[in-house]
Amino acid sequence: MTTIYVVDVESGNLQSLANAIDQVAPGANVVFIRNAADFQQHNANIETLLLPGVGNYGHFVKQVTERGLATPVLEYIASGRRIMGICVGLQVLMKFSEEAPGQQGLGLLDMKLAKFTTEDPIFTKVGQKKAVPEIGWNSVAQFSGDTTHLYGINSSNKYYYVHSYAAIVDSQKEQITAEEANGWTFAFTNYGSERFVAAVARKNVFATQFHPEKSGKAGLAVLKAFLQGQPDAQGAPSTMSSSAATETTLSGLSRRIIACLDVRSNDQGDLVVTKGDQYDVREKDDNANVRNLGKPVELATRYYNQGADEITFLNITSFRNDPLKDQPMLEVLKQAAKTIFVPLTVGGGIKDLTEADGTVVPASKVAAAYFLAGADKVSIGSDAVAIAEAWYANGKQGTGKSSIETISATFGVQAVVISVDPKRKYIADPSQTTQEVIKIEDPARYGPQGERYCYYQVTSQGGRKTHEMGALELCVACEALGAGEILLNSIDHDGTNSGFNLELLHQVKSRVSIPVIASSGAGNPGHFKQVFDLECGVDAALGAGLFHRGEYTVNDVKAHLREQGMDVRLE
Ligand code: 1PR
Repeated sequence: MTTIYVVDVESGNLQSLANAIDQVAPGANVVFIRNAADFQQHNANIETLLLPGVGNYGHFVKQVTERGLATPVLEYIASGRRIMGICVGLQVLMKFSEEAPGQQGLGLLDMKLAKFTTEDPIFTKVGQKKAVPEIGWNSVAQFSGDTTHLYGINSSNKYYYVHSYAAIVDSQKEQITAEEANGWTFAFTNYGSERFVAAVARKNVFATQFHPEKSGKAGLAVLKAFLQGQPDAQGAPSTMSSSAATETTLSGLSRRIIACLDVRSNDQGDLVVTKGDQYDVREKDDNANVRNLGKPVELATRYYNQGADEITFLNITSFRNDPLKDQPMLEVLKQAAKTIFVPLTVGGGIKDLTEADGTVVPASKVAAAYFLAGADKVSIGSDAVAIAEAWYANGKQGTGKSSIETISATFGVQAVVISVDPKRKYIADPSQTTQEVIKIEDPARYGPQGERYCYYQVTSQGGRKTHEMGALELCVACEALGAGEILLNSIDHDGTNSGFNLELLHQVKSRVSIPVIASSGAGNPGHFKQVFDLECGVDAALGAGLFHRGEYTVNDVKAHLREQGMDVRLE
């Protein structure tokens, strides 16, 4: 039986990689190498080594060094045996990263990593900022060197990237000289105007900045070619919009469509996908049962097969069953990650938990359990509100101990999503609040008492508790504390099929630099077009009810966007 060895420094989701290996090399044995002793024990047998780096570069390099893995990995490479780095596993091949100036990488490539700029001239020209991290599906734009060494990576596919730092090269320069290349083959990608290294290969070394295990069929094809030792493989058939009329987005990313599953136990105790109407998930008849729209893993798999770019699971009653061992989503994640090869986000109950015996489980451990089960990102709702309140009360200073700070320090900012549940509050005069208000221009949209201003008041515990804080203020605080993305719901629009809350999205998106996911209200494919057209440019759009009720498939949404000339990834 083939054995694939995987370096594991225990700071991210490697279960998905193991699942992807199982998918492309059924029956292969996966052995995790966690320290020097493991390496020594298996060294003589290792022929195929994966070096997946997740999260923060500094944390990863430190772990590789402290676990005594740097020297054996370098010796392994020198011996000519095959290795594939993934994401930070590519970055660690470079000399150093601005993310952690004190930490030395393996230095195989004389390159350094820098942070993407939010002030990208392509965006500045149209009065926008580029979202950082880069999260989403990008293509590979350009190559240098012998492309038959890239295991089928090609420019007709989209791959999933999630990172703030990259080996950014001069976008003005057309070619890397042979001397600079030093035998390396490069694949480059553009994020806005910044061109960066998407993949590298030289002899026995291959590495990708994107996640092949999260890039659907296109990524699985690359992984398969590597495991089979076929550098000149063809790669997967195209997963890109093909029409000549297709736009190129400013960022280069395709329009990201997320399917969201709100999950809870029904009155019979079964875990079901439900969907509320402004957060009320019970049927409107006399029985008032929890609306049951299907089984979580089954529906998630269906949406993956329909081409969803990402799946989000929200445990909407997490506040009722606190202890970690009672988290039903762990099993959902484990099962879903076996067959779904796009990013998975899980939310609900990500905070410090207290077990029945009084033991406190820190939020980073709660998150780690989800990453281990197969999640790529965790979404924090109620706890984010409490953390933001403390941040303002403390003169806009973090404590370093909150869930947002601790999870992003270990797993990277891209692993931390903030789920915001705001509700419109009308006010007659801006002086009535300290929160930033929106002036309502359209008289048809004035408040019930003719109020001409509003702000979006945040709630926690699934809309049950209202706080004296605006959605904008919450997002600004969470970005400062280290969140990597915002899932922006709108209780007023949730389940209404009336379209996204453009006013709220505009307010938040134009003031934060991390990606913003539009959520709540999608009723038809046209609503997705409308929200992507929003001049401030949301980064992704999420739908729930329209997919669960079978009114539209993810494919329908993508087909519509493609007809309208928008760039979408096909599966
Ligand atoms: O507070 O960290 O434990 O997380 C709880 C999570 O559960 C939060 O992300 C919160 O948004 C979510 N949640 C809690 N109660 C409900 C509820 O519906 N009663 N669901 C709930 C929120 C919002 C969206 C929804 C979109 C799209 N659901 O995710 O799927 O609004 O719906 P649509 O396309 O059908 O309009 P914590």
